[in-house]
Amino acid sequence: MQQFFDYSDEVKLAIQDSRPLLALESTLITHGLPSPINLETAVAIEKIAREHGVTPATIAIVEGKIKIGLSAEELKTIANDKQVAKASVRDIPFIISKKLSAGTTVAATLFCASYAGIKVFATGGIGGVHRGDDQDISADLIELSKTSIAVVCAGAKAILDLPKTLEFLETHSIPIVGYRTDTLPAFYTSETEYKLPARVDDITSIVNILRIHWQLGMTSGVLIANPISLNDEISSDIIEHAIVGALQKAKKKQINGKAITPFLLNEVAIVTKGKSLQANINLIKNNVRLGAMLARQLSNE
Ligand code: PSU
Ligand code: MN
Repeated sequence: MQQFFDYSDEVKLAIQDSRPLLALESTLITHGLPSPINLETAVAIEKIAREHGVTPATIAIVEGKIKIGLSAEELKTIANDKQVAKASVRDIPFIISKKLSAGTTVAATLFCASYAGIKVFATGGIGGVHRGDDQDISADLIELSKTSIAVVCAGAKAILDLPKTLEFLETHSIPIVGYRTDTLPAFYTSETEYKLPARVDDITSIVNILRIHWQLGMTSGVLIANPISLNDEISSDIIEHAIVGALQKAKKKQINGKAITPFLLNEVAIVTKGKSLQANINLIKNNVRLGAMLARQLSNE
């Protein structure tokens, strides 16, 4: 399997010296955020990780190789090239066979990070069960059920069916822990009416839970739900209105499969006049900060 992987120099050194690593996904760069703020954000979050003494491992597929850590040049290429695909787990063999490039979703990033032995991963929001279509369940959830990595996210995107997403997590024994919150954050909003099964208020408590989860041999991921900060959140009325409009438009245009999530995010950004974009960027940074602190503390033990 090693032949499909390529590690950046920075990541190689960190592994050699047993220094902490933080996995970062790349679909948010290739399909989640528009140019040029996609590249700006990708660079900024890598910097945040380094400032916390943690090596960022942005994962993507570049010309048929799974990259664990990207060079500045590679980051630029995947951010600017419109031909770059969106790869979930099932797409990886095809992308490699054709020597194509792709942003990796949370699911695909989990798959690759797990092979590389990385234990902590930060992203924006995970995929979930889609509204109005119970059959459209993001592969993010399936991969989370079988990949033993801690994932920091701002809850599930408000474009999803949140109660059904929580039910899926419960059925598949994926712990979800609220960081300083009792309820599920919904990406753009810090809280919802949906209660979480567990809450912690400090990083040491997260570390303890992770240690026990791993010592028990549990093989699922652990989600850490980190709410968007109150300064950055958007009122749920505004977001809900934008989402309902975007969903109607998607239906009319018959957009489905892997195109639906990027379409909805883009529509919401247009309707909120870019406010959702700023919120999106801020919450990703917030998650990378927490992910880096967590990776650091785990490696100190
Ligand atoms: N959240 C964002 N922007 C994104 C995504 C999530 O703010 O681009 C991406 C993530 O990479 C996630 C993917 O894994 O969307 C889920 O896609 P799907 O719903 O097709 O599984
Ligand atoms: Mn889907």
